Amino acid sequence: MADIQDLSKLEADIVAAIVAANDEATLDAVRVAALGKKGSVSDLMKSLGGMSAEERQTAGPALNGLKDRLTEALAARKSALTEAALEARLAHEKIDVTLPVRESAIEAGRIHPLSQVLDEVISIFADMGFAYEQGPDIESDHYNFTALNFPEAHPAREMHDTFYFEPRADGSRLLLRTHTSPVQVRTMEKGKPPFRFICPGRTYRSDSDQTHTPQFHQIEGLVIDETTHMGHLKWVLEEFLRAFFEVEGVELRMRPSFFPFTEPSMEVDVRCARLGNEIRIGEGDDWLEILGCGMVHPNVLKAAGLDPEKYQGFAFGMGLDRIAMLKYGIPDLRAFFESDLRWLRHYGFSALDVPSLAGGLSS
Ligand code: 2U9
Repeated sequence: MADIQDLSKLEADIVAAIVAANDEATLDAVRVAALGKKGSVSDLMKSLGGMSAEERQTAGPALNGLKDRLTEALAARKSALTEAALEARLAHEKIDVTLPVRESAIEAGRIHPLSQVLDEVISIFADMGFAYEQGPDIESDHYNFTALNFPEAHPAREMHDTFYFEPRADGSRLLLRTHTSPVQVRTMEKGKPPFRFICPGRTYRSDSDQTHTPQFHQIEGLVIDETTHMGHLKWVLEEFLRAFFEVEGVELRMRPSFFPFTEPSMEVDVRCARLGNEIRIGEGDDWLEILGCGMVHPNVLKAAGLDPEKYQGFAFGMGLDRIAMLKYGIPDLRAFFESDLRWLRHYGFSALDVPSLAGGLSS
């Protein structure tokens, strides 16, 4: 057994090493060398077993005392090192509190202009008491054409460039609806007059150029009651266009037209000014075709189960994509469907600005 002087020297050496350790790894190496399984102090502890009872009486407490002091010195050095490391980090790391906060997903995300325009349209018509109806994209020939007074084998059916499915066993063919008008027929069949609703939705025609895509969007509306007349129709359209384009003086011009499902049928133009590529609604000496409308044909009322002697009303239809392009100055329709993030960042809307008549539609 080493004598007391040796122990004092050993303790002094280890303490010196502890004090000299400038990082946690060095400190831990000192700990292992002294108190680890094969450490110098542990070796001495092991030697206690081979001592006489008398020797053990002095060596035991001396070694235990040494071990306790070393453990304490190691812990003290370790906490001093941890604290110093933290101080160094605090002194070195800086946060520039003047930097802008990173945009959250809800701020960075954009609402597609079509969704924005759809919300605007729904909110304007809801304010006038119109309900919102939907129907299937895949339709039968009956709901898409026959019930809407398109005669069998009439060229008007071809005009729509219809996408047909393969014929079924009975020879009939389902199709992708070419307009949202089947929704009106279905809604009239399942309900009772009076009717006052809009039906925006996806529509399909085999057509593709700068102003046509095979899938596009329409918004149609229908009002049926016992005395609904063209004066009501004109008022509704004027109110809608004024609210939608956010200009007080919208002026309408109605031209006679033809649709199988309305009689009389009209095309509606709004007064506008064309300044180069820009179109300004509500001013100038030019006209811009914006929608179609008419009084619902008696055959259509009959096909939907209504008595045309008792009920009458009006319908209108317009291209949602087209009015979105006009309102927000978007030149190419195809971009609507390309999912280009740069385009969406430019033309999109903040999710936090929900359009409402009270809060402003597009502000
Ligand atoms: C029923 C009765 C009548 C819907 C109508 C139009 C006039 C019309 C086109 C405008 C441009 C569609 O987007 S577009 O290609 N639509 O001009 N649509 S009246 O009339 C109906 C619909 C359903 C039962």
